Amino acid sequence: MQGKIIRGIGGFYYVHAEDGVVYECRAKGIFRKEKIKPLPGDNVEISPVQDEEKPAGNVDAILARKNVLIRPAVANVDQALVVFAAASPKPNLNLLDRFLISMEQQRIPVVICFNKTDLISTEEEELLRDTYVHSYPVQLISAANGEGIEDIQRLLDGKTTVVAGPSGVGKSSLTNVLQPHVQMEVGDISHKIERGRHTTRHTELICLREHTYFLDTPGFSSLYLNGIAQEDLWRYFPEFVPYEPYCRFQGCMHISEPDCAVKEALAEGKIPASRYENYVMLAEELKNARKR
Ligand SMILES: Nc1nc2c(ncn2[C@@H]2O[C@H](COP(=O)(O)OP(=O)(O)OP(=O)(O)O)[C@@H](O)[C@H]2O)c(=O)[nH]1
Ligand SMILES: [Mg+2]
Ligand SMILES: [Zn+2]
Repeated sequence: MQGKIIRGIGGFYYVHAEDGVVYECRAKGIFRKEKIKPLPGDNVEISPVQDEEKPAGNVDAILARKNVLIRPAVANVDQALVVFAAASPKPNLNLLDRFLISMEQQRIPVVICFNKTDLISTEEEELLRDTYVHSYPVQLISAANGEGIEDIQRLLDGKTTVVAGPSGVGKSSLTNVLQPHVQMEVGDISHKIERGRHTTRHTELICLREHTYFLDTPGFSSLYLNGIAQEDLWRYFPEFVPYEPYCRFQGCMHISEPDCAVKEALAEGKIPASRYENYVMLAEELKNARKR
């Protein structure tokens, strides 16, 4: 029987099988034979086993993967919905830019989503949109009042989407709005203990409708770049790429070189200052990493 892993916890894999039942499975054979760790989103072959208390089984094989994401760890995704809060917590655009680079590296199409628009002004919304609209699709939404949710539903249609972003930005709240039948636990960030009480700890795959899946993931708070050479970093900023052929020097890093078309575009306001500043900061970080 075939199915899809919707969650993995403590050595158990919960498989939504083609008979509509969720089986609690072990995957010992696969570890031993192929040394592959099953991931949420994996399509698998299972065999049910007798169990008095619940539907149970074994994962016998992992079907060929379309792709595997390392951060967050999921398989077979079509796109990432990168969620940041427009406010509360204040968006850390350096972390967002790191995350976008990581998705570029993993070749996953990205949609940026700023949640909690109910907390900001129209001017603040425009500023966020202007910073990213040159490079990615941007959605401004509020899981609290429903703004922009229809657009998100349309974007998700027929695809498997992983939702990723820092803790407390409303990823689980958005999941709940998109799928009223499943209620993910939502953290209360005003709670005294800093981390929030119902912070998501495991990735969970939710079937929104036929052929449309959504993976809620735990929040992250930092991300180090690796596997990128300093001189290639600009390639991970999609809005820099069209200007590069007009730079005077081949191998221009767009930092201190003269007659740099990227810096000209920046001066003309065609490249957002915040993106360029983060680029320079990250290039410096990569340079120092190499020295170590
Ligand atoms: N004002 C406002 N608050 C929101 C909105 N969406 C979510 N929240 C609140 O933000 C807090 C965090 O929401 P969660 O959905 O738990 O955030 P999360 O991204 O899943 O967090 P982790 O699971 O820790 O990664 C909760 O108190 C929500 O009620 C929104 O659109 N507007
Ligand atoms: Mg959550
Ligand atoms: Zn240049």
